[in-house]
Amino acid sequence: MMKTEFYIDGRWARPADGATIPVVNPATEEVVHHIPAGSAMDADAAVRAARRAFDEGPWPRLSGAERGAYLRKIAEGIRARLPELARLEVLDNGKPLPEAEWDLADAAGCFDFYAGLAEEMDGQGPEEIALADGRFTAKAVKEPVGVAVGIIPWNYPLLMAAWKVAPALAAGCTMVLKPAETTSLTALELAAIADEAGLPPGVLNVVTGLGTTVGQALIDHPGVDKLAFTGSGPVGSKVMAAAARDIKCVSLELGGKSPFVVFADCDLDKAVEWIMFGIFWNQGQVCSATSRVLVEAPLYDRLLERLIEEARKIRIGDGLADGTLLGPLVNEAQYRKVLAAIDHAREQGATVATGGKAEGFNHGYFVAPTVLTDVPLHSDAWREEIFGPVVCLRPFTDEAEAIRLANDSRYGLAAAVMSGDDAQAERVAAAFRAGIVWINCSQPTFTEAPWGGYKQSGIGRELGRWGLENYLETKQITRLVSDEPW
Ligand code: TXE
Repeated sequence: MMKTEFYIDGRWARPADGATIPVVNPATEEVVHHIPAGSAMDADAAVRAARRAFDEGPWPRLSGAERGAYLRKIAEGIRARLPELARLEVLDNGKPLPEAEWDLADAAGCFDFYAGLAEEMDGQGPEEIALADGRFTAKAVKEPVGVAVGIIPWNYPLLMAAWKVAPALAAGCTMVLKPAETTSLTALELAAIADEAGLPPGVLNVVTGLGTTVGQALIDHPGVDKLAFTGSGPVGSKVMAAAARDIKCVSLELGGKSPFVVFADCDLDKAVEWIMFGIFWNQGQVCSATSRVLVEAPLYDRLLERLIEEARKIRIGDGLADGTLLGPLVNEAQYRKVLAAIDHAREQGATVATGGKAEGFNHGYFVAPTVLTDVPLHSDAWREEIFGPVVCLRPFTDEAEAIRLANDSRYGLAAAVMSGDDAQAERVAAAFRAGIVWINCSQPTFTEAPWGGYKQSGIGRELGRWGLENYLETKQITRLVSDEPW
């Protein structure tokens, strides 16, 4: 079921220069496949196809209901193939199979949700604007931005594709999707599903390959109107620079170092459960992972002890093996980055209370659930995204200190608070400088609700109706209705 070609203008095509990239199973380090590695020529072909489909094709002129019907077929296609897609996702990314199944159900739900918003667009019509000058009438009309490029990371391969493709297509845009080079298999399957759904040629194009070649060519392409990116801060800067050069619309989701504030009066078991979910789910490779846990001093020792105990119980293994709760990291580079970050934390004064390189594996990129204590506030472990199963724990004495420490970061993607006192939880939630705030939990994510960051965590919002707005322009149409002299 693994594709060797990418999808441009409704056809499967080999890269212009025939280059490929190996696909490595992160649990075994075996090469299981090769995907096409696109070049600037392929990026150009994909953008031209998307441009034609937007400028000449029916897509932006279809009714919302018609576009919605295609999106619903794509959702059905994902559901119909869910077991196979989930296995591909594990092979590519390493995550435990039940997590992959969960992601894919979410991805299908995302297409259904935006199908619903596309259908609603038909009933919304233009918005009449009240003008003070009675000689004119005016209305505001929503229109698709045009050709969008979606560049996505490897932590939720098909779900991140859905977050980009579904709202773009619902809005009437056409898209070129560039999945991460490490995890492109399911994005190529998404193209196959869209093809089977009868999507007109050029509406969705999927090109695989390196960010530095095909990715850069896509963001630099003058035929593109909108760049939507999820990934690292440094590449986010490049995307924004490319957008600045040609004044393209841009939205960025760039990860974070999200705090979780735990007050002493909350339920210890629940706190430990949500901390674990907040940092060990998906091997901690989650942009919103609550990687800095601040615990009110009276609860600190008990919570640390329980967290260590529970972290050690997590079953590590191949994502396809029954009962695995923590799989390998996505690739060798990420594995080395995370282990280096743990070593560096130790050098900078932190204590590794548990974790580090997982024992008992001869191959595979396995890192054990890791808890760091005594982490200096200036250290990289406290300040920089590690993007692995590594949590920093620190005590605080009062609410004001907790808020100060939580907000002392250049990031502002997510934040969480647990307290037995609802008023306190609301106060802290209001004080967080972050785009997503959880009370009494960490990480639940809903397609209906806005997703995105403050500060260096990004620009713009995905999901919900905000995600649709990302792909819409607003046009003013004003009419002279009076014969009075101007
Ligand atoms: O990300 P990159 P990487 C963070 C996390 C991780 C680090 C590095 O801390 O350890 O980033 O991961 C494409 N022009 N996040 O190196 O490089 C690339 O091909 C156009 C947080 O994998 O940013 C891929 O498709 N595109 C994050 C995508 O950008 C380019 C999720 C992301 O890769 C490009 C992932 C270029 N010049 C990593 N260079 C989150 N926010 O969730 C690369 N790409």
